[in-house]
Amino acid sequence: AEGYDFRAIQDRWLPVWDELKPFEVSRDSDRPTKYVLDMFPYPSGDLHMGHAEAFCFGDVLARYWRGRGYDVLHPIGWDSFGLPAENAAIKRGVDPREWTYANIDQQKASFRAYAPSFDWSRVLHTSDPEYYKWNQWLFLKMYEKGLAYRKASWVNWDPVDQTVLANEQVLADGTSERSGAIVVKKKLTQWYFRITDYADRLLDDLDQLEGQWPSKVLNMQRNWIGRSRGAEVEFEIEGRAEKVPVFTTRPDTLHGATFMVVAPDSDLAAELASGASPEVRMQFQAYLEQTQKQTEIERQNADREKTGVFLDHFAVNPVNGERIPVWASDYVLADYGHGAIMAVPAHDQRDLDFALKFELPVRVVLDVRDEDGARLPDPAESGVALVGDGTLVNSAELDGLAKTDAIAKSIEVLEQRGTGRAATTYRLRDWLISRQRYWGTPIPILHGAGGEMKPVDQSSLPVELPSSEGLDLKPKGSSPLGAATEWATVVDPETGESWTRDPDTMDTFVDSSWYYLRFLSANDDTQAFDPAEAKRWGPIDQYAGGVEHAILHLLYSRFITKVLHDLGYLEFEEPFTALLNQGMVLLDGAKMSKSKGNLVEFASELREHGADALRVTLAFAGPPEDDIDWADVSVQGSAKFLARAWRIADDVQSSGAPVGASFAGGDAALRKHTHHLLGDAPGLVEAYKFNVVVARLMDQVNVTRKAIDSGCGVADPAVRESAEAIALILSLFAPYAAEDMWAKLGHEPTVALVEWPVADPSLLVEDEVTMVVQVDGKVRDRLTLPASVTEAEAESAARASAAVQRAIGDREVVNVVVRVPKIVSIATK
Ligand code: ANZ
Repeated sequence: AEGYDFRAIQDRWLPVWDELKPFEVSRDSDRPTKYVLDMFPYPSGDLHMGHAEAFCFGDVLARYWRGRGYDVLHPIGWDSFGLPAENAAIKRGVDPREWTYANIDQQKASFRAYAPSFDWSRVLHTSDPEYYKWNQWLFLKMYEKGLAYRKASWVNWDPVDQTVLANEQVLADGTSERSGAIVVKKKLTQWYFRITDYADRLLDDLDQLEGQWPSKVLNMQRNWIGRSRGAEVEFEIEGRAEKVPVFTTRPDTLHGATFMVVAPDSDLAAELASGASPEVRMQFQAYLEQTQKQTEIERQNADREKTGVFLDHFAVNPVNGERIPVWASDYVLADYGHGAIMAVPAHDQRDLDFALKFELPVRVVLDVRDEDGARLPDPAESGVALVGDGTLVNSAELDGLAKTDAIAKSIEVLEQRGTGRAATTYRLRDWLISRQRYWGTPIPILHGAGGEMKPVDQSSLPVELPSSEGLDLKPKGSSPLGAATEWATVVDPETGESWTRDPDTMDTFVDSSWYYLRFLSANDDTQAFDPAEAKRWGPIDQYAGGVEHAILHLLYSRFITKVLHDLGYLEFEEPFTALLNQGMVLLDGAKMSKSKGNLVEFASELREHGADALRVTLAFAGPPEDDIDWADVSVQGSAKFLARAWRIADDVQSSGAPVGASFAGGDAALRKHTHHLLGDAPGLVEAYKFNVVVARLMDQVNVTRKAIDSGCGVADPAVRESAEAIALILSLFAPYAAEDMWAKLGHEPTVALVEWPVADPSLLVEDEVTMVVQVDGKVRDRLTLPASVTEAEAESAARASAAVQRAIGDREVVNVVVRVPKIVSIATK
């Protein structure tokens, strides 16, 4: 027979699968369901090795659940709005649409050869009006509920690219990750989604995902939300009618608050400065400008030299009536808590550094001791704040209480006096969703001449993006859509009133926050998704993708899912039951990139080695969470393994051994080996131990080859049984080779929909052996143990034997020699 030829095999099966469409799931099946989703790709160029890896792992899981008898939904789409398309368009003068859809076509062609088990009937592109119409629907639902709103606020502004930047895009030195320019703050009116209303639920529901999501991701989500419990304390400021609240996690230390600090970029600071002397006003203005050049990250760096300006005002400490000075300093952030703090220098290092620099009083209110009970040195002398636990002093009614009790008691006292209360603060900010760019979903809002707003009528959706022709797409701080006058002007046919469309487009994270639901009803033009389908398929059983989405994408999807739940469209509240984050594909330890010139091209690897060998290599390289160094793997090795596996089926076919005959009389040793594989594979796949499954397949191929060559011979039913098990399990990693093996074994396509046989328990029983235990050369016991016993197990079984213990008596064991599984020999003195 001809040898294993991956090209011929690919050419043989692709058209068959095209015809069969085996992965299109039907609506009328009563089998249990699994929804397996890979994070959808962005269409920038062709697929790369990172895609190859991610889609390999997701596909292993999708194919696995089919083999376990489930209906599996495994769809694919494109996250096709966004800046790269727009920037390419500006650079090359092409239409962003053309660029985007040409890339999608190229990726589709590569996917076809790579053959993930997608349901192609549900493909979606977020830049299609049929998709983004429902982004607009979602926006209007949020607007109705008060969850979408507009406000003016300070944003990070890149003056070169003329665009708003997320905090994560501002580097620690204050420059833009995009252009390298110094980022400035600019006040802009923007659209926000009120995600902060959901902070508690987003945090608390993470507990349900424990053990199902990587703990690193759970912690990143927790830190991002950043819930902090404490109190809000109101301070009177002399000469100001309204009191000023501060947020503190340590209300117990109120008696030690010796000054107040407000964020220079807060409204309060501006107000207080405006009432100060001209000299202070000038100092403050200069300081504010300096502050606005700092990033939030820099401002939070505790080691920085403290700076600040006295605002010429005094506050009154509500617990002791003391006058305390009010300062402005950049270590206090405007948009955390209330943008103002009570400073307790004795017990907070930043406050202490500030107090020592500006010669402000330091008062210890907590007696903190070291392990030996010795009092720690005075912070004013040592420069080290007392941040540990201790007993309250100098604090009136709190004196003598331990820290935790004092926190509770102080809140009680504040509440009684009406000057404070328990409070919770979050790091999470509302989600800024508007962009002043072209290639995105238009925001479906109309603005009237008098500044009033009205939502676009549902029946007029989608608000389609106008053609980019004639529009200047270059970033300039206002949306290019504003210049599309004809598009932007809407005249009310009844009143004749003229309205202007909102020119901004939505953050593409809106598109990806709910796309998993659109797959359920991808071709339905009457609704975003069918709630009944969501009930049937949702939530996602298995989500797979890169750790770069550990925070924002997952958080936004979780948020929108909860909103849709509250609106009555979904029964579940968490979209992704289990999450797998694959590692990266590196080359020689470095991230691959065009600019570094170390790019391994997916397309050429695919041409040279075929889909199966690439997938097996990726799966075999190590645990899926780990990075893979392409310099360390052997695609040739994978190809050799596939050829060896395939040859077994080829040999069975040549032997003429009948299909469907009972395996019962087959070679017992080989049958046991096969059934151990069948028994172990499910648990291994479900624990994401794909590399172990591949190793077990390699072992099974070797053992089967040995049985053919020097054991039972190729015609033995156990050989066919093994070959079938190999084909079924191998189909997770090498769908082409497995399909070809399946055909050689006399079956119809497709192996992908065949349910795996269950391991026969009678074949899983372990062989037992008799182990002899000697003490000082004399046989003292014979133990019956599994043949697979380890040295450590054998030794402890020997030591546990009563007869052996009697023989040892009170002598000392000086040496134990273990030869598993036959003998344990103990020497005493
Ligand atoms: C008095 C105090 C005494 C504080 C003490 C700490 C220790 P987390 O845990 O991160 O929530 N703070 C409050 N608002 C702030 C702002 N806008 N910018 C910078 N710092 C701010 O931190 C809460 C603590 O951070 C608060 O508790 C406050 O300082 C400070 F021994 O109040 B504390």
